[in-house]
Amino acid sequence: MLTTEPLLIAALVALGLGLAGGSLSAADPEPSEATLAVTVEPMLIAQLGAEHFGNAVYRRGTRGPRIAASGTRILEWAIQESAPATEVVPSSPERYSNGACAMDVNGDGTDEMVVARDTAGGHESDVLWFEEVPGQAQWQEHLVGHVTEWEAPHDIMPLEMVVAGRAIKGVALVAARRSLYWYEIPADPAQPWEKHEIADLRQNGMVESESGLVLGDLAGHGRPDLVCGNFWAECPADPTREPWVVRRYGDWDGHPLPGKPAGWGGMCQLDLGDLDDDGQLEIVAAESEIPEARLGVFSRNPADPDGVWKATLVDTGLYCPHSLVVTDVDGDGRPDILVGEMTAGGWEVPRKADPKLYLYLNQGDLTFRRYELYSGWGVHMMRMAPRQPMDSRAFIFGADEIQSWYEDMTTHVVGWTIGPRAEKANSALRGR
Ligand SMILES: [Ca+2]
Ligand SMILES: [Ca+2]
Ligand SMILES: [Ca+2]
Repeated sequence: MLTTEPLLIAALVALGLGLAGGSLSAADPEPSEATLAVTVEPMLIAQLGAEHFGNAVYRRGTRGPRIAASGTRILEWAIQESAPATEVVPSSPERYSNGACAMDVNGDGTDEMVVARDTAGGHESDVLWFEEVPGQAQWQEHLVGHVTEWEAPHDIMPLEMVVAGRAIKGVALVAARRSLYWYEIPADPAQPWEKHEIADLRQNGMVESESGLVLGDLAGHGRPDLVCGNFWAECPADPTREPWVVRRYGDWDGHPLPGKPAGWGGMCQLDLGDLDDDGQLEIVAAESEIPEARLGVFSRNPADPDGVWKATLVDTGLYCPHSLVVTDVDGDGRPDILVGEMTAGGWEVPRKADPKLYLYLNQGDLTFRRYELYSGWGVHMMRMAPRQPMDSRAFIFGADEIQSWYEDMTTHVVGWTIGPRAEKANSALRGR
């Protein structure tokens, strides 16, 4: 395990050189050593080789917390430096999709992994869930449902709510960067799951492609409303039988920055948080697929609740920020924004030698101060482990998505423990 110091020194040197840290408001002073509000401990969990692993998920396994990642097979690691890999699902001729999540499908207290795998030469896909069976090295495969649209789900996220006193559970997904639906876990999860439509975004004014997926109570009804791309879908009281109401919150897909190509702004990484402490969740979005990408915060307008939300541009110039996590890392109670860049974008854009992990520290009133927390590890679909009680630190992690046209790329799985500076963060996994 690395200690905190090398990274802190590196970060502080970078700050001193003006490479990192930068006030996003001209009135703010240049950040200095004294203003770096958090400690950062990097963790190189695995360095694999040329194999593709585009998505990693945190899973409560039978032997403790694990990170599982899917490519053409699924590997799993304990959360530690240089962790040995366990092959839990062997290689298949067809690759696993970008979308994946972990959740307790069968209610036994450990998490299963839900992920799609291409079929029909990549033109269709099967959504699957994989079950760890105690005493067996390899996971058992079960079918959720079959997706006939290309491309396979870019995002798959758990959906849970209570309808008329009955707990329902499943996964929401976006297929073909336009089709939203969710699958409900049946009484016997080993049987195919029931499919429920949410929306075809082509019928809601979609410009090109929409991706990124997060769920949370945006409408204030205590239900898991859904955000995908530039749209949000309000969850009905009973989503097993009632339609979702779909609206735009943003218009990036039709409004690129001046001089930038159109059609990318709907493909986002997304998260939610009450960033201005008014009791309402904001949507945080990053243009995940392109260089010179935007990061923005969107607030619902009480005077026009069905219209496009008010956009606050937080940053521009990010490189393929396909990783976004909103959480309070300095312990001041205000959610902050963590953004990770890729090493190579997925669309043959020129690669970046020194992808960054940035912190946007919440200063209140939807203003943020940017810090460079790390340089040199690209990440894709970065996630946060569940926050632990009595531990003020966050653990974020991700795999780098490698692109086949760059023959020298190697996959890594990395994590960072980030916490308030006052904390003695000397054990990356204390309490985990
Ligand atoms: Ca389980
Ligand atoms: Ca708010
Ligand atoms: Ca904070």
